[in-house]
Formats: sequence, C-alpha cells, structure tokens
Amino acid sequence: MEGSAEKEVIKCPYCGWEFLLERTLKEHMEVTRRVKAPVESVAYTFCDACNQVPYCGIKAYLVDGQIVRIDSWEGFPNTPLCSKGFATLQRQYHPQRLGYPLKRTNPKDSPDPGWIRISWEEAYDIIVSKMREIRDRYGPEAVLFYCGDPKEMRPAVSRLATVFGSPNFGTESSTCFRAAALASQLMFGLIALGSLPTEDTKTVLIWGMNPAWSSPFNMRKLFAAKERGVKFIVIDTRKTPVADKLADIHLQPRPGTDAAVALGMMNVIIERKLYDEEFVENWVHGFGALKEYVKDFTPERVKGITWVPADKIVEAAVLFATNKPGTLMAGASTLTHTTNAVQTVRSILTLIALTGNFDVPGGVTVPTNPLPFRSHDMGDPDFIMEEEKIKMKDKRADREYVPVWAEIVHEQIQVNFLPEYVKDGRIRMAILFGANVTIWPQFQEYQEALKNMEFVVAVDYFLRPWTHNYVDIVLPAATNYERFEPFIWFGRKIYVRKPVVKPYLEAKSDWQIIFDLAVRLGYAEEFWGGDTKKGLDFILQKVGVTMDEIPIPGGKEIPAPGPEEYRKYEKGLLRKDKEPGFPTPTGKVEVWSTILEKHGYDPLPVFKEPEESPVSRPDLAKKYPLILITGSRVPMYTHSKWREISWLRELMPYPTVNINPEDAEKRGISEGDLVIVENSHGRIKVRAHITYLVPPGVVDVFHGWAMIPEAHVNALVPRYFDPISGFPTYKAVLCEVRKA
Ligand SMILES: Nc1nc2c(c(=O)[nH]1)N[C@H]1C(S)=C(S)[C@@H](COP(=O)(O)OP(=O)(O)OC[C@H]3O[C@@H](n4cnc5c(=O)[nH]c(N)nc54)[C@H](O)[C@@H]3O)O[C@H]1N2
Ligand SMILES: Nc1nc2c(c(=O)[nH]1)N[C@H]1C(S)=C(S)[C@@H](COP(=O)(O)OP(=O)(O)OC[C@H]3O[C@@H](n4cnc5c(=O)[nH]c(N)nc54)[C@H](O)[C@@H]3O)O[C@H]1N2
Ligand SMILES: [Mo]
Repeated sequence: MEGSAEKEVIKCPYCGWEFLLERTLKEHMEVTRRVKAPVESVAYTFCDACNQVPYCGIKAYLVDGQIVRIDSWEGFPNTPLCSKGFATLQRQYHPQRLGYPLKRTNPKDSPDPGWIRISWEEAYDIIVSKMREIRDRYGPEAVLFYCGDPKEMRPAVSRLATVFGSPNFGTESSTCFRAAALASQLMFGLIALGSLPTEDTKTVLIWGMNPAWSSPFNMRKLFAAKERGVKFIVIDTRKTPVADKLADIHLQPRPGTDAAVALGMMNVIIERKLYDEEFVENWVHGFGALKEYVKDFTPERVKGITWVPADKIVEAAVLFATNKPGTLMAGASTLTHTTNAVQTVRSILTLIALTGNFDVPGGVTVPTNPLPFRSHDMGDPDFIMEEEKIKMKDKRADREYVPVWAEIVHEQIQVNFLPEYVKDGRIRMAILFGANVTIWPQFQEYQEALKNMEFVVAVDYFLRPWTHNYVDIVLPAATNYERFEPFIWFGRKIYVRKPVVKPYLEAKSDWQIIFDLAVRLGYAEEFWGGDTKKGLDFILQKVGVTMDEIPIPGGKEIPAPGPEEYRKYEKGLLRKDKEPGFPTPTGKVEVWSTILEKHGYDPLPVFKEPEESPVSRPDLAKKYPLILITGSRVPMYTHSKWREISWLRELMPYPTVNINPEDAEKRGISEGDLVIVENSHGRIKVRAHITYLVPPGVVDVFHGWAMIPEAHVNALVPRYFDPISGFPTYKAVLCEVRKA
C-alpha cells in the first residue's frame, strides 16, 4: 500500500511471541531471558534492610550480570530473610535510585533545590574546600560527621572525623541502643543488655520488645526454647505476637511506667528474700539504700501507677527469681524512649543483678573471648582512634547538654540537640551518611538546623526531600549488592562478601567515598592511599587474617584462646587491672551509681512519671485523654524506608493509628476512617485501624511517614529529653483522636 510501510513482525527468539515494535520486543526479551535463562552464577551478600547487627545473609542468583532472584544464604547464622530482605531486590533495580552526584542550584529556602548533575571530581572538590574553609574559620570540631540507621560505614566515617580533628561524630544511636548501653555501663561497667536463651535457660524476660516484627530471625530460637519448656514473661503494653504466642505471664504497663513495674518486682523479691544473697552481699553496691527505696513500691501501689494487676506483679517476680537461670531481652528503643530512659533500663538490670542472673550459664552473659571489635558501632577502638577522641573531649558539642553521656560514651556524641548546636554556632557543617532528619521529635527544627548550616552533604540510596531539600550536595551510595565493605561477625566467626553486581550508574560505596575524601584532604597515609580493603585488613590483622583469606560463603572461625568462662567477676576477667570485680568505680554492680551521684542525678534506679501523663499533667489529660506510643515496629517497613517499594507498600498502603474498639466506639470512629490525632505539640491525619493490639486508653502510630508530612507522628512528639541520656519521649505522650 502506498504511503504506509509494511509493519515488520518480529519474533521473540525465546518464546516465539510476535511483536510489532522493536523496543517492546527488546524489553520483553530482557525480562524473558532473565527468567528463562539458566542461572549463570550465585553470589552472597548481607542484608541491610533493618540494620540489625548482625545481619541476615542473602544468596543472589545471576543471569548476565543481573540479579534475577534472591533467597536466604544457607548455613548463615541469621536466617530466614523477611519481607524487607526479599524486597532488597526491588530496591536494587528501582528506577528512582540515585545515580549521580547532585548539586543544588537554588538557595536553601526555595521549595525546589534545582538539583543538577555534577561529576564526582567536582563534588569532591567542593566538599573538601568547604571542610578546609570551615576548619580554618571555626576549628575542625565545627564539622559534624553523622550516620543514620545504616551501620556499615560507621567505622570509616568515625575515623575520618578523628583524623580531621572533630570529636563530633554521632549516629542514630542517639535515639536507640546507646542509652540502654549507657545504663548498663553505669551499672556493670560494661555493656550487657541481655542474651538469647540457651539450653540452660529456664525463664526469659522479654521487656518492651517485639522480635516477631523487629528481629524475626530470633523467633526460631525463642519458639525452640518454648518447646523445651522455658517460661516466658513478656512485659509489653500491647498484645503483640510475642505476647500472644510466647508469654506465660503478660504484663501490660501504662507506657513509660516500666521502672515502677521493675521496682514492684524488686519489692516482692526483697520482701520474700528471693534474691541471691551471696551475690548481693559480695558484688552489689547500694543494696541497703535500694531496699529502703523499694519498700514504697508494694504491688498494690504499683498497680495504681502502672495498671498492672498486683497479683501479676507478684507472679512475675516470683517466677523470675525462682525459676533460674533467667535471661533478659530488652528493647533498645522502647525502654529508652521516655524521659526516665536510663533509670528505667537500670531498674530492669537491677532485677538481673538481684536474682543472681548475671554472667551465669543461661543468664545474661558477656562473651569471654570476644573478637576485639565492637558490635554496637561495628568498630574497632583503634581503627576509629578512640584514644584521640577522648583527648578531644573538650570540643564535644554535647558536653554541657548531657555530661554523663559525654563522659562515658567515647565513640559518639549525642546528636539530639542538633538545633541547639547550630544555634550556638558549635556546628556549621555536616556530612551525613544515610540520614533522615525527621526521625527526631519536632522534626521541623532539625530541618531548620540543616538549613541554617553553612554547608551540608548527604549520601543516600534515594533522594529524600524531607532531608535532602535542606542540604547542598547529595551523593549516590552503592547498595549491599554493589559493595564489599565491611566484614561482619557472629561470635568468633567472620564473614565477607564481594560485590554481587556493578554499582548502579555512578553510585559508589560509602567506604570508598570516605576514603576518597580523606585522600583529597591530605590523609592518604591514614587511609591506606584510598584502598578500603587495606583499611579493613588493618582491623583484621588483630586476629591474624586478611579480607582475601576469608572464604565466601563459608566464613572463617577464629579459634578462641580459651574456654567460655562464667562468673568472670570472681576471676578477675572483667577488669583491666585483672582484679576480681566489675569495671565500675566501686568494683561492684552499682545499683547506687557513683557516676550519677557525682553529676547530681539520682544514684538509685528511680521511677519518675513521664513528663506528660495522666498523673503528671491531669490538666492536659482532660483534653488529651489517650496515651500515644509511636514507632512500634511493623514487619514491612524500617523507619522511613521501603515506602517506594511496591512489594512492601501494598502490605501497608497508608499510615494508620491503632485504636482499641472501646475507644473507637466512644468517638464514633469506624475502621478505615480518616482521623486526626492531635495534642498540644501538633496534629496528624491518618486512618483508624481498630484493633485489640492496643489496650483501651492507648493508641499507637508507626513513625517514618516522612513522605506524607501530614501523617508524620514526630510532629506530635515534644522535645522533652531524659536528662541523663538526652533521649526523647517517643513512647509516652498524651493525645486525642477524632474523626477528620
Ligand atoms: N516517633 C519515633 N521516632 C523514632 C523512633 C520511634 O520509635 N518513634 N525510633 C528511633 C530509632 S530507634 C531509630 S534507630 C531512628 C532511625 O532513624 P534513621 O536511621 O535516620 O532512619 P531511616 O528513616 O531508616 O533513614 C535512613 C536513611 O539512610 C538511607 N540508607 C540506607 N542504607 C544506606 C546505606 O548503606 N548507605 C547510605 N549512604 N544510605 C543508606 C536510607 O535510604 C534512608 O534515607 O529513628 C528514631 N525515631
Ligand atoms: N520491621 C522493622 N524491624 C526493625 C525496625 C523497623 O523499623 N522495622 N527498626 C530496628 C530498630 S532501629 C530498632 S531500635 C529495633 C526496635 O525493636 P524492638 O525493641 O523490638 O521495638 P518495637 O518493635 O518497637 O517493640 C516495642 C514494643 O514495646 C511496646 N511498648 C511501647 N511502649 C511501651 C512501654 O512504655 N512499656 C512497655 N513495657 N512496652 C511498651 C510496644 O507495644 C511494642 O510492641 O527494631 C529494629 N528492627
Ligand atoms: Mo533503633
């Protein structure tokens, strides 16, 4: 026919389907080939979906250099993969991933940053010259180095901070594990926050933690313990899967009153002389004063404070003190998310000490021969140059805000006062790896702080407007499939990985970015000429191996120098001077903390009402009668992440408030209604989910909906802080819910 060219029909060589357009055929062939072709190779990596340390293992199946399928890494200690783990595949090939360094062209207060693509060279030149400029004008400590929830880059960022001369390195642990760890250090002189049950364990106390959703890889071990007849006490305000499936006794305290529950249990244990007299006599400092203090916390009075029936407090106390050994699993975030954070954790650890469950087989133990690296910051004190950090402590931005933290927590500063540090002029520039500034209470103030700094760089997988709209340069990070740094370990077994695929467009690994910056700043010697593998080998030389000597996927066990020992405090195995006792100022478990006393805080693990509660603020409770818990973990999301991943988004499409049927009915609220949750700090709009998960009087909203600012619960969380740790009160504030 004249004028219309014959359309060519093209056939797919794999399935025979016929196509008219070459482009469509190409796309089709790409997918079909990947699905149909035999898997060409397999490779291994660690999952970074929830940033639990240690991680779960992923086995990737490849065709033509692309990952077509993933599964659990068989034989890896943490398994199986969860929904988020599987969704790392969709994240890997997500079209919105950051591929190039970006620079803003519009001023920081304009709604559109006007991002333009720049080269890595240009990005590095700008950053390095800004770092030098700020250092020359205000001193190196005016530069903040920060890592969010992602943990893999922390040692490298921390080292760069030290070498640059800034003690101001901080992490998301300013709101997470570190306050609990601090409580333990004040108490035992070391970090011991609980252990998984072993064959010896008879009772497990799970306190403010829901591993079914927050660390599902632990559930098999817990179910196995249940099968063996181990008893479980679960202390959680909500009726979680863990409470439902594991608990022999479930206590549901009013949010923020856990210290009173613990003191009530101590009252029973001391009155009935169920404590370990020998341990208390020899190893506890301050028992006399504690005994006096807990006299007031009778189960009846504690019921009035906490809502927990008196007989249940007695039952839990007697079981834990008599069915021994017992261990503890305590939420790093829940218990620290109140204005009584450190004392709450101390009160729970006191229970461990009084019942003689510290460092006995099946109890709360610390490893005898740990590898010389630290799991909480994935670090090695020598690699991050901790001694140098201690020498610079006078330049820490947090020293006047949280003096106890500044004295004990050498490796990182408390970042929660960032708005104040910027206003004070202490911090002028920030380098952020994997940061989300809306994780903080009244997050607008943190966005403002970024805006008011002279220069901010962020490194991420995606462009996150809620943070990146306030920064100057954004750099694309390579994912866990594209990088090999760092190594990880379980006990004494070390695992490494190789990059599974090439980085997306121009993305680079976080470690490489740090090492590149370091070399350009003139620290080639301190950073092994920019070779990240040599940096990791420097750490590994302590255990006599190199990265290349560790097989994949087998890993390498570093033989222990001796057998596992218990009651190490009796044998001089806990203190540097090799004397018996604990590494605390008195050499004992400090139920009465001499360090807190020195700084003018209550030395005993006291109960204090939350800053905002029906008891402390009856006036406010008239208007806002419900207690709000925020951020209890959901299985499909981690904080602000995964909302763009459709496999997960369809499991929880929109933000919700969990509300008990009784409270919903009173307010005429039906399932799925749009509702306003508000208090004196702010208001959000979400959908109601009516559920028995929460008891009457309590509502709960997941955090991290930064992409929907009107649903972001941190607008409702005030900036009230625990005086010892500086932790915010994510878990106990007042609010009201009404139909929108
Ligand atoms: N209301 C309320 N707020 C809370 C909590 C709560 O319970 N309630 N919990 C608090 C707790 S415990 C925590 S830990 C914090 C978490 O707070 P954050 O760690 O700040 O949280 P995320 O939203 O996960 O932000 C991490 C960012 O890092 C990016 N990223 C992920 N992996 C990598 C990587 O390997 N490299 C780089 N460069 N970037 C990466 C992600 O894309 C994301 O933008 O939130 C705290 N905030
Ligand atoms: N899927 C998923 N997994 C995660 C994360 C995630 O965002 N998503 N985040 C990771 C991080 S950073 C952390 S810190 C961990 C946290 O993990 P967990 O420590 O297990 O914390 P949550 O899952 O929030 O569970 C806390 C429980 O505490 C209860 N609770 C709330 N307030 C109180 C109270 O005042 N007293 C008592 N006794 N109970 C209370 C809640 O009902 C909730 O069930 O999870 C990690 N794993
Ligand atoms: Mo956390």
